[in-house]
Amino acid sequence: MKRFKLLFLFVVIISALPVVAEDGYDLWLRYKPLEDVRTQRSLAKQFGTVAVTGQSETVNAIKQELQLALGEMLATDIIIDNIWNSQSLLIGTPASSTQIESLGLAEKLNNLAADGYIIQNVRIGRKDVLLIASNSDVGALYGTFHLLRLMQTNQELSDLDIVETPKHMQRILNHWDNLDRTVERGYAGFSIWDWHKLPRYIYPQYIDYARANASIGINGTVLTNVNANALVLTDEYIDKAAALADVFRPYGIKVYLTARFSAPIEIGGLETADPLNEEVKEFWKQIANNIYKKIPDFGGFLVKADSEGQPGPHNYKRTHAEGANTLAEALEPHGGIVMWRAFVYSHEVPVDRALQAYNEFVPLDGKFNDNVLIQVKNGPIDFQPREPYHPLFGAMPKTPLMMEFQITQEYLGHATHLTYLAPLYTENLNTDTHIQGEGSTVAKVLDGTLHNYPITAIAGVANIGTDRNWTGHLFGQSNWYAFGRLAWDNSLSAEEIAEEWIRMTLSNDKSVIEPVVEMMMESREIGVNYRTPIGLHHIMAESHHYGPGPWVTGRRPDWTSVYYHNASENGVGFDRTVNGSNAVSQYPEPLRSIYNSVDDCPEKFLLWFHHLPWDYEMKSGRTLWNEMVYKYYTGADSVTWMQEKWNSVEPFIDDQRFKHVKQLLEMQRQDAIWWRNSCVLYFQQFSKMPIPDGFEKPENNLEYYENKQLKFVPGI
Ligand code: BDP
Repeated sequence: MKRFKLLFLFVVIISALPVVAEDGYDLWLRYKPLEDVRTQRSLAKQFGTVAVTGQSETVNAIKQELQLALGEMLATDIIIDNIWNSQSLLIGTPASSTQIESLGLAEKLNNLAADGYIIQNVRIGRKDVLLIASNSDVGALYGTFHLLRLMQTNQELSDLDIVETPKHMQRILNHWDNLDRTVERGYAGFSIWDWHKLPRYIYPQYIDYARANASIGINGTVLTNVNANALVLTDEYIDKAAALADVFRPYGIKVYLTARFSAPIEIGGLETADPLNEEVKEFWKQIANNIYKKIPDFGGFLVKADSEGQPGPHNYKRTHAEGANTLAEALEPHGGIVMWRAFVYSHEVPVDRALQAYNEFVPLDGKFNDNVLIQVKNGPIDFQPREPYHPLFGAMPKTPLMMEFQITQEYLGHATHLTYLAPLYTENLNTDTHIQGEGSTVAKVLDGTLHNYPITAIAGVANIGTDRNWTGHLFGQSNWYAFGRLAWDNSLSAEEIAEEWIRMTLSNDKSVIEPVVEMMMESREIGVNYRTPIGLHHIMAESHHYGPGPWVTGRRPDWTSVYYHNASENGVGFDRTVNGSNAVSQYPEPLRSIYNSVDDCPEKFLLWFHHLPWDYEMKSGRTLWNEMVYKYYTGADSVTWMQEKWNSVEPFIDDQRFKHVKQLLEMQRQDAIWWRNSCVLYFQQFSKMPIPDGFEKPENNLEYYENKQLKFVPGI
């Protein structure tokens, strides 16, 4: 009792102290003491002793998490038993607990995926119990994280009747990490995988990585870059990957690797990688056998083939299906999958790049083995700040398609700019393709509702690195978080995810939640406005893709900017109508007609689908030129608005994280002006129209901006 009083006093003192500096390492799993002392006391009574039934590494992970989280949030010691003994919190499975079994939940649980769970207030005998139950230990772990989230975000814990089942079976991070620890398009330091020290040295970060992922339901990780190195398939590296798999397994996370298509030549000593060659088939079987000996639950391969110089089946005049199926056959006996990327285009094909993946893959629908998925980027070009959805979604009913989103901000300011990506993800997922009537959203293609896909999956290109706060920019964490939450439940809104993340990461105080939600929700549109408004795309600086580069020309055309914006005195924009590249034809009706019609096409996609004269009249009544200028200027100005929002939270947030974001926002403001001035001056050469009155004139001329070359931008 005395001890309790002392603890209580300690908590009161702690809550009265100024907010302590934080470096962001704890992500959204900070487990701060609950602010309301009465709630804290009553929950400490309720959850001070817990029953977690079952015996497995996952059950141990649940116990450790509870020990840490409840201990911190409730400021008390937590006693955990593995049998139910009248505790008020019971976590387990019907198989591991007779009490859970006796509650008659079998039907409810059997309707869920194995990793689904329920959280309910139940009565066992004469005891009120909060129950977290699943058919699997991993489901129980997910349920545990859910309960902790409710506590972290100050939610009521009475009358709970939560039933959760994931919308996608595989929820996967793609690390574009190289074996030398550089990260392609990685802006948060080096790769967290220390291949040199593996398998003998395990960093504590690996465990925290697994905890963070499990807390949002991510259950797979592709360790290596899609621009693959065959070495990772050798015994030495498989041992290293196996060590990571061992760390991740208790958290329900499977390991995947990227497979370089020419590996049979590079590490197999063969003269060919022809997928129909018997020796090549044997090679892949051998590789799979080796891997599964060491990683029995290995997830499978992710493959980038015949794309941007990567080898593939086309080298042998074989199709993508023939290539994918050879790898799939090797994995099939072990239960592995192949995720074959649709990001293919060639400058030797004289067809608009936006059309090429569809042309290549739609004829192959139904020709892939059952354990192959096609991994498709959200838009038809390449992770641009805004793209219409990829027309492959909905066009391959016989082949499971999976989404590839980018979490790392290659085209959205790297780890320097604050851009909350959930609005981009949900805009895409909620687009109605109309393929089976109204409501046929991209989300319903992916989660299998529309075509009954036997496997469903979603991937996000990770933004994680060795930086202390994992993602470089504190708000990069929100994109990792949002990806995981949407991978679990594609019906969540960007706004509710933002609020959850803010509450857990920053504060439950309204004075923080309100301005930060507003800032996050607008940030993507603001980023579009100062970079690529009205459907402009692919006008960034070459190679590092950080700043503006509308002038980029002279390389293979589909890697230049001029190919995409087509600016001349006659106008600007890519004509993808029936009179142009006819990319609109790949979209089902009524979208095809909507996108094709200059009057009906949403203005956010106007210059994606149409080439229009500078004096074209926009819905606002402005000319296209004036509208473009207006968007560039309001985009850049809005960063100042974001700064004001952030400044308002200073009293409620620790100094370290406050200053970190403040400094980055100032860089973002300057960069936004750089984008604005560069683009406005560049396009003005063609429009030959003045910058309307009221907008300050760029402080430098176009030549200045064209000559501004950044050196050593991170992210290779
Ligand atoms: C592009 C990146 C490039 C990747 C490629 C891909 O610039 O680094 O290798 O996508 O997805 O966006 O394969």
